[in-house]
Amino acid sequence: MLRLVIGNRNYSSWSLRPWLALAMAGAAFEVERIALYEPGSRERILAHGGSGKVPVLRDGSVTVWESLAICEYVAERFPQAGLWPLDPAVRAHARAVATEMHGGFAALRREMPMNIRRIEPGRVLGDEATADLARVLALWRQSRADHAAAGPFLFGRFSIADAMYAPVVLRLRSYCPALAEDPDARDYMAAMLALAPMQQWIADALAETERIAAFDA
Ligand SMILES: N[C@@H](CCC(=O)N[C@@H](CS)C(=O)NCC(=O)O)C(=O)O
Repeated sequence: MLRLVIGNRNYSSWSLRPWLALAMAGAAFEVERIALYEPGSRERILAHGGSGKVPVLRDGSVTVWESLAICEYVAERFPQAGLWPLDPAVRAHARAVATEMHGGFAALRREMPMNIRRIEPGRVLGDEATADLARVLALWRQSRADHAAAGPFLFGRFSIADAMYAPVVLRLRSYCPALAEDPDARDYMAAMLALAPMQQWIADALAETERIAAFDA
């Protein structure tokens, strides 16, 4: 049985991405949740191999770490789920969009940490985070416009690109309800938030009790 090691659902944005890919693939998998930044957390994570960070995927003798690498593994393990677009040119574009998220948007992630239980409308962002947000919204708008006929997600059908941006959807849900002025972003967020696995993740996050001060500021 596949086993995904994750952190706190309320805070661990990197954990959400491969969890959502697995859930959307319809995979049977177990979750091992390790509450982060507690005595022994790091040792427990390191016992699974990898870099000492979550998420980590265990599949028999195979260990995969790094959220995007895990998503790639899931896409290959469950090809029938179609987690990448079939067309090579569209797939390349989706990979570029997913990789831009994996390696970028540091200011946005710093100033809008994922914290599902927090609803704080109208957070004021600095210049870099504002630029990051504008870039994300432009990426969403263009991708969805190009593939609208195939569905409401970034490349029509749900793909790993959506899994990679799922935490941004939750960040905007927390801090930017004023997105009403951006109907495209609002529609995309609504499609993502309506997914049963997203609802499940949010409900499980809200049931958690740990508080991590650095992310609650
Ligand atoms: N680049 C990594 C980032 C993983 C990461 O930073 N995970 C955080 C939780 S969201 C973590 O494990 N923090 C605990 C620590 O650094 O000790 C990925 O994509 O998986």
